[in-house]
Amino acid sequence: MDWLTTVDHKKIGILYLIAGGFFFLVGGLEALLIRIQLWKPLNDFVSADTYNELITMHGTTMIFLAAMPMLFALMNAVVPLQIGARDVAFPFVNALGFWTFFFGAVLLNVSWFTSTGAPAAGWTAYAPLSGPAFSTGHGMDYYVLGLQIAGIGTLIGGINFLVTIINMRAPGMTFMRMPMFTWASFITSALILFAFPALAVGLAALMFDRVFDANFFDPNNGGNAVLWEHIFWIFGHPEVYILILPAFGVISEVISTFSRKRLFGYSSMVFATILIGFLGFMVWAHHMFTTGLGPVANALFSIATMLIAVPTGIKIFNWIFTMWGGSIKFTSANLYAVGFIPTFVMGGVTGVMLAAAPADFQYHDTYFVVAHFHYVIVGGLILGIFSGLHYWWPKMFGRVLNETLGKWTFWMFYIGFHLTFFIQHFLGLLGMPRRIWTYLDGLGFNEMNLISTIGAIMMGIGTIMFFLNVVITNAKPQNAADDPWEDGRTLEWTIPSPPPEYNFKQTPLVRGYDAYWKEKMDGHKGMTPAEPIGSIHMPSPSILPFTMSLGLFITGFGLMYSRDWTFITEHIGFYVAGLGLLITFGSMFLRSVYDDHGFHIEPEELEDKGVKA
Ligand code: HEM
Ligand SMILES: [Cu+2]
Repeated sequence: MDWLTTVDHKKIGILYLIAGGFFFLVGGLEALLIRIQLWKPLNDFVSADTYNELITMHGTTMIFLAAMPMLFALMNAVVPLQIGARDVAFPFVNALGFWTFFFGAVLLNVSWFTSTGAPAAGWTAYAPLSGPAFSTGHGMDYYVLGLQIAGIGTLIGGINFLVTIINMRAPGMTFMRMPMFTWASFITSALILFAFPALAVGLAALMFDRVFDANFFDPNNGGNAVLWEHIFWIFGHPEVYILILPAFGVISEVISTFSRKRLFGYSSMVFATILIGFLGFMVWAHHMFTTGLGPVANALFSIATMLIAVPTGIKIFNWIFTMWGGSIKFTSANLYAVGFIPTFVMGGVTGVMLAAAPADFQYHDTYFVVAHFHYVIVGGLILGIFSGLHYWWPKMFGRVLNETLGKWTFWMFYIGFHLTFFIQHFLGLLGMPRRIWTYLDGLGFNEMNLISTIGAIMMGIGTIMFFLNVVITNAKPQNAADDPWEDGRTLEWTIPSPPPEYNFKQTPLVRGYDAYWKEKMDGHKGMTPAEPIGSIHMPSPSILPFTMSLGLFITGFGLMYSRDWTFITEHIGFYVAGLGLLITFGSMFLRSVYDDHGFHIEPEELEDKGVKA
């Protein structure tokens, strides 16, 4: 019950981590099934239809239900601590964001258990394939409504972080003193604010096509199928930056901490991040070179895309210069961070190759593309998340993950990753198309696919090793120090692990970049408080975020089956949808009329807990 009603950012971070971790396993299982199907030519391990469901759900799950929530987990766990705040700006909205994501994710996955199966039009849901003419079952309805609900959660989560970072920084923490992870979370939240509404509009239009017989994307009735591609990629390209920027943030923190050096070129890092965020919106049509936009559009989008390599290169060099001459400690967190650099560079190089429009005509829809985006997404984002998890685990849970096992996990996962995806570049250049269910013998694809499958199994083993580590660590006593790495530079390392409910007994006074490090260098033991000890105002827990999201879930179901459910009366689906909305709006109404002032923690209670500021 405690977990259903919590509005504490640290607990919500843990909820995101559990849910995201679970869906990472689901998506990983789907990936393994795909790879087993492809390990030899003319395999019939799964049917062609199931294969389509698997690639659609794998991509959708990994992006929306695994990667995004794991990033939100880190952001929730870390950002308020790094800026010296007691919580996010809107704790209630934070909880609401989690529950809408969660119910959307569940809705999407319920499709596996229905008679018409999971969505099967690819995670990009290209029209008209995703429209009612070609996707006749309910699979795509689950995609449209599940993602819509989950997307609302992401959007309000992003807005909450924007407000938090603008408004809740401790005294003295100017923008140019903010830790890099907070900066990255800030820009990511801004991208969410601009990108997710595009997705919401696209999904709403597709919903109208599917549920209410509209014709947005149906060319036979005056609609436009390429319109979907524009809408989807205006969301979809910024989305990859939404994913990668927080990983950049993690890498900056980890590399600087374990090199015992200030991040090289901090201000150029900040401006590079902003520039990447901005350019990320200008390049969506590089996914559409082959749709026939014409040479002028292709050339412009091609150049704009290549421009992103400049700020990205700045970041890469800054990380290397940070390590240069540092006293580097290869903890598992740092292994992931250092391993990230060459991997991400390779993904970037193939990205520039793909950005050359004429070359893309050759690579398009081959395994070269699959190799490219996995280098970026897995080799970038997932390594970044693993790095961040090892780094902040003690802060989140009060226990340090086992280092030896952590290093074994890293090597297993890292080698498995390169085995899986490096070879796919060559499969692609040889002409193996993506999204195919099986291939003929004698095309020269056999050995490479086998190697790729072996690599995938290694990644699977690595993932299981990580979960083992979590279980083992959880059985140990909760004894992590405030600053377990001993070289912590930012504010989260000045408070106990895990932090008390209110984080900071006294809000700290920030005197420079790397606030805690600066105090250490000046010979101080901790931060100087910016306020006297006083009573602390905390928000009350609430079940309403849960019920609001549950209402949306019920609405989704109702809409989906509006055509089929005719028992009792016709259109009972619409009544069910109405009931769901009633629950949601009823909860909103309760929230508005019921005055909740939260509660206070008095100074005497603060003393009992023996907390250092
Ligand atoms: C064990 C690790 C993984 C393996 C073996 C794997 C394998 C695959 C394969 C074989 C495909 C199908 C390519 C095609 O035929 O089009 C695919 C697609 C995809 N994967 Fe992964 N993947 C893994 C991890 C991930 C992760 C961690 C993410 C994201 C965080 C991810 C995101 C995607 C996306 C977005 C697609 C595109 C789906 C589509 O083409 O519609 N994958 N993956
Ligand atoms: Cu793109």
